[in-house]
Amino acid sequence: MKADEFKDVIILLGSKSDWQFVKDAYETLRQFEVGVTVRVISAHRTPQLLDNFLNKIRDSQVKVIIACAGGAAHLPGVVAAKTILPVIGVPCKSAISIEGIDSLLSIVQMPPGVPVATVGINAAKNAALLAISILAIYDASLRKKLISYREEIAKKVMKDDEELNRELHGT
Ligand code: RP5
Repeated sequence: MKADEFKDVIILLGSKSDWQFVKDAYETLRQFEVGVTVRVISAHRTPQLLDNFLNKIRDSQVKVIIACAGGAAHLPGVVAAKTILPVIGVPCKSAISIEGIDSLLSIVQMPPGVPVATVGINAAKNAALLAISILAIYDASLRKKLISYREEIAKKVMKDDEELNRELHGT
């Protein structure tokens, strides 16, 4: 892949088995018409490949990296150590993880100076929305879409409130 083939957001997975938890992030970004590049690169099993990849994107248009991993989930931290781009970490509750708590702590407990913006366990959709918020700072049309999205989810809460009260009180 040439540097100019990389999209605005990169989703990195420690394993293809993480995709089931992360698909949501991809779909959300596409729903907002944000360009996404998805790659499976492991910090532990393919460290050299990760290094080469991060060197390659240095002069590309990539603006945010979402890094997802489970267990001893070092991928987001290693990526954050090697780039100054914002890195959002998604702790995956994979087959080898202890309910995802191990993944969460591995990602969130970064040393001062090298932050990873960590979302909840398997909360890939929030990672996508956070990436969109970052991109929206300099993109008015994306900002508009994000505002509409927030209005939609607010409407849903109000509708649910109405429905529940109708069920409870018939009003
Ligand atoms: C982590 O190990 C990956 O991110 C994945 O969550 C976990 C298990 O990987 P596989 O054995 O399914 O490839 O590095």
